[in-house]
Amino acid sequence: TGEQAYLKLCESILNNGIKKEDRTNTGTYSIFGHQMRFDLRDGFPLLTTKKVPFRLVASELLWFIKGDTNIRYLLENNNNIWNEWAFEKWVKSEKYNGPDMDDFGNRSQQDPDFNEKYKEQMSRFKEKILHDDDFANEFGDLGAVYGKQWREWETSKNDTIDQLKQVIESIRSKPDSRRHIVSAWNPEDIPSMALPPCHTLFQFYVSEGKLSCQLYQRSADVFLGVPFNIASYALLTHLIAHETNLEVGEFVHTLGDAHIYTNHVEQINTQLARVTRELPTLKINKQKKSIFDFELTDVDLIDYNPHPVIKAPIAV
Ligand code: UFP
Repeated sequence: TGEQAYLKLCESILNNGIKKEDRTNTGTYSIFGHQMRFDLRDGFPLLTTKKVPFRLVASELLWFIKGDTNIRYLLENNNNIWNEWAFEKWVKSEKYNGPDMDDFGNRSQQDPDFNEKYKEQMSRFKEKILHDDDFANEFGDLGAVYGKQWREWETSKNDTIDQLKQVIESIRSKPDSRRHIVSAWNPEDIPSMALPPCHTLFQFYVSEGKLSCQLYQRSADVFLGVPFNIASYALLTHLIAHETNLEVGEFVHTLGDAHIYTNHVEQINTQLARVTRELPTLKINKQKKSIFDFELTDVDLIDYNPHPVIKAPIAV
């Protein structure tokens, strides 16, 4: 199964990975170029050897699909995964006059006193994003991230391209096409982005009434990021199959730099010692025809009984 393919990848990085320094100064074991396949008819590929928060996967994906780039929607859905990126813009701005928040990502992990101050500033920031429209417009927006590239790619003719709408249209009208591609990698925008897209480009494929999807991910934090990324693209494939009246086929996950951070090795070993369980099932609201109308309450996961969560520090 797909989960076994994931566990095998972890093992093979631990066994064969090359020790490699990285941007975050954490250090990784890394391999280059790897592919995993998940047959979506086997069940929904959310890992069972540790709990992965499906609610966060789903709300982030629906946020991308809306073309929304403002973290307010995420906060309204109790999803905090993009907060740091917006917070950074706020604390570096002229208008911020609280305590020094330089390098808050590392310092909050190392210095308990600083961490208290950080948590206080972050919670104030979140309140303002949620309740102050002007503030949210100015500091909640992350700019040219996935939602923008998928739905409103800017052209040199002062126009925008809705890649997601176009790909759905092309799956419908020319299923055999080999051009069902959405790219998040916009070379013009990369220099101004804090985090250039990790899930770089994806392609759909139709055969025998089934929709498959392949993702090229340039950089993969195999312990923390990848389980999330698998679930996100599996969900996207289900939603697009629903809209185009196709069954689901496979999710093919192709990785560039596939790495395990040195401070995740213990956690991975804990996970590798666990036995996989039955996969959950995805339920989606069939009343809704367009994925652009989907809300969080229209997707649900049933029979998910994973092993407990495994905590690990995130590299920043
Ligand atoms: N990362 C993922 N998946 C994601 C995401 C980030 O694995 O969806 F947003 C990890 C990969 C890498 C880090 O460890 O985040 C990004 O760093 P860099 O830009 O230096 O590759």
